[in-house]
Amino acid sequence: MDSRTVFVLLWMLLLSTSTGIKLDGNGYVDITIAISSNVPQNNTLIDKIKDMFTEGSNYLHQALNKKVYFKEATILVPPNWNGKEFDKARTESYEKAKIRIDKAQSDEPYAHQYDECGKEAQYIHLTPNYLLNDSVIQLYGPRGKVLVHEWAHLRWGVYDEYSETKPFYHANGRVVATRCSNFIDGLLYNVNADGSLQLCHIDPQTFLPTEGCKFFPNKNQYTDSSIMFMPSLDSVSTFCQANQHNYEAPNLQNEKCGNKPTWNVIFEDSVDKDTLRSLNPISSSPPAPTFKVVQRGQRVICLILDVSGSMATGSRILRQRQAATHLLQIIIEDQASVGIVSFSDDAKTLSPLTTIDESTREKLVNLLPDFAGGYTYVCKGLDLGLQVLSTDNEDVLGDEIIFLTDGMATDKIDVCSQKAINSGAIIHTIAFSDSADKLLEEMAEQTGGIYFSSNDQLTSNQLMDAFGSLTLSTGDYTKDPVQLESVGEITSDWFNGTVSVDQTVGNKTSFVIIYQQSVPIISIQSPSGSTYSETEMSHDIVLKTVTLNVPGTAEPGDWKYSIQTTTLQALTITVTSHAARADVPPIIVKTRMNQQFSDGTKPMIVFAEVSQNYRPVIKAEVWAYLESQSGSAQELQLLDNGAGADAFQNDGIYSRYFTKLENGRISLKVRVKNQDGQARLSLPKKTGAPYVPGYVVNGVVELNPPKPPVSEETLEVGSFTRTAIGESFEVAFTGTTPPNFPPNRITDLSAEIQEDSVLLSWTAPGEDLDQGTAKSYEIRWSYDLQMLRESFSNGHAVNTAAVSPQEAGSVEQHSFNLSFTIQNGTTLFFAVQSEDEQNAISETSNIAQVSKILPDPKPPAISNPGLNLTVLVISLCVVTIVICFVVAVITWAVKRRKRLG
Ligand SMILES: [Ca+2]
Ligand SMILES: [Ca+2]
Ligand SMILES: [Ca+2]
Repeated sequence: MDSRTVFVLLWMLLLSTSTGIKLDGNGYVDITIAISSNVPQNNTLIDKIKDMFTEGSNYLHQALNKKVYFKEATILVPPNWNGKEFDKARTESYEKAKIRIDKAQSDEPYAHQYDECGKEAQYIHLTPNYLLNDSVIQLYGPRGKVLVHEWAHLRWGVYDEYSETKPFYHANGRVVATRCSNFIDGLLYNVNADGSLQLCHIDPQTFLPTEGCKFFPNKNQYTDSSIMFMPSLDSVSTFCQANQHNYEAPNLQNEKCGNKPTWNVIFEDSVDKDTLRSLNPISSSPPAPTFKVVQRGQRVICLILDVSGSMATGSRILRQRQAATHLLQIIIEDQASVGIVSFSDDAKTLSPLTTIDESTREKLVNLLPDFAGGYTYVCKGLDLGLQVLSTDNEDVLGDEIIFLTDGMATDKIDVCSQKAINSGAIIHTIAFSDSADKLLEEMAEQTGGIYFSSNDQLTSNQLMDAFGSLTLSTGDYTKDPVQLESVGEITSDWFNGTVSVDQTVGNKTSFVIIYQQSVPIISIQSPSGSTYSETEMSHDIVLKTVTLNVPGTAEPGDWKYSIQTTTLQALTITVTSHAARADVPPIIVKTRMNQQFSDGTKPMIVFAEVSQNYRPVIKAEVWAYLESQSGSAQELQLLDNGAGADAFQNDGIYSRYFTKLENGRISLKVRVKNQDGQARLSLPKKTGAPYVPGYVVNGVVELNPPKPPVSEETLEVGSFTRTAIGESFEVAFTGTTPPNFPPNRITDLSAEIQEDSVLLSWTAPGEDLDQGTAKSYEIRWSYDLQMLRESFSNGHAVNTAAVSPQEAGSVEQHSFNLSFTIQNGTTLFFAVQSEDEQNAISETSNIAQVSKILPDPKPPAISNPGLNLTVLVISLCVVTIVICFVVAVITWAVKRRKRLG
């Protein structure tokens, strides 16, 4: 095993528990709950968070066979709150926190979840009002229990068992409420505008209850599952296990997790699967969680820059200066403190900690190193950097290091790197070239820092992007820089482009042009036609940088830049802006891979999220650029189509599989634009505890207050451009060759019965996951969902000889004759597998179910006869046939009898 492989294995081990949250014995520790700086000070909020976790810990303990509970959590309060009782934050930050408290359009609690089943979600979002206003308990259930519901999304990647879009379905001719378990009992009603109840009606087209019909659960139930359906019910205390799971319910859990019970996903697929299986339960009540309340101050940063001999290669030392200048002049906020250290044979303090303002920015820029030579004594640099950071207050807790190196350490770094990791400082690292030390990933990962890699390609602008992304948000995005453009070209002619400034940005807008050899002719035109020429720009001949700082708020609209060069050279442009208004958060883009490390055996997914104030921006054009250290680049259009790698359509998360893997460090950048005006602000897709409209108590419905209305309008956002980079990642194949991937699992198969044939629709997968064209499809059906799920090959085959797959992403719609008469009231289940040229077979698709129901010319109402009846029956005799439909919402009585038997 070579050292690289050892490193890779250690790294993977490290990353298997890398979200910060860990299990220490039976207790979860290192949970960070961050309050956004948009939230006005209210110390009651801190108490409410503690109450929620304390209550939640007991629910969590019950929910998983007494195996786990919440042990330790840290609450990060915003820098603008006053209080002597807050401790100093170490590496906690808003953007790395897994539980975020911020205002939003609606007070509904949710988990931001868009990865595959069993994968951790991004974060849990709770609003201050959700925590402070006790009326929400009635609507969603006790906060501790709701927290466990959201925790299951966040930590174990399970999905909701209710469905707002498909609240009812047919099972063998009956109408059934979507729920888990099926033993949950209740009644159906429409609620009129005046609050009175009305019987539900059947839609003559779908034969399902019309929109507005709601399921009201009984207040008292005789089942303990499930938390992912309705945590508000008193009897509900655990997750659906195989014997209670409702396999047929058209909910996200079944759709995303292959109809697997939540319990099984937690124990078989989640990040905690191995620990959970081996942990012994603790039978007594768990100890109450302990809390720390911490706060960050102004940023205190030390740049630790490599000036070893290898930095003299090409123009590395110049490029380090250009990028660090960008950081000092544009990215770092006023009042932050910055020191500069360089290292090679020795380390030097180039600047002590200096408070940033208009005059000191320039001073610091002039102190950046411009000469490279000697060895790479990393420890000398790290140690001196830590010393510089402690000069202000004798510690480095919560301070930040920005560490750049392009080579292997000359010295033994195990001891000093561990010291740096344990210091309490956040360490951001930039690997400039593939030979940069392997330690960099680990230092960033372990300290809540960001890790970037950059190659020597002049046009990729990677180093500028890396330094431009070294922000530390407090949750108030109106304070953070927003990158509008970053692009480069090698040309001996024109380098032109358009940057769209939208209404949400415009303040402190800068255009930074870097040239390789000789200064080009630059002209920048505002949307209304005013032209800025070089006389209005500042030109630094040594740094080969021309900057235009647009005065005031840049005019919204299309800004056009025209750059002309007569010598063949590389040119780049970086456009940065800030929010136009203090009360309107800008459109922001975040991008990430589904894993920071790949050995090539599992596909990687690129995600980009485009949002404004937690609302998704949909229908934008999003491209990802994945560039290796050798400079080979791949371009992928990311899609928000709900197929392949993309979990949900139109949720503002754009996704794609990354299949053409290559060994080494890879950087990730996305470019987003909306220049044809299609993009809209939409409503967030919520995965979270459901709002409960009311309960049935002694046969009578007791209504809850209505759900607070949320504006449903989708707003046009106008033209905009954004670029963003994600943390760099690493690929190291275990084998010698890159793997072959099968076509992706089809996740959107749907079926419709037309006479005696069935119309199946799905999005085409590709030869490799969601790229290229697959070779063939195999479609099977059954009357029995479980049979099809467990043994696809035993299903009845559908003749697919006439179907040849279309290119990935295309809509496949095919009608198949099943060559027998489908009886009325029959439910059929369908699934698809696809195969590639190398005979690799995809996972089985989601299972589509369809019932044959003949339309009724006179749609009846659904009555709730005898409110105490648990079986709700009405007969709907269809004139043309002799069959009557039984609308049985609840089969609890029958099933319970069965269960007791
Ligand atoms: Ca300090
Ligand atoms: Ca999506
Ligand atoms: Ca393939």
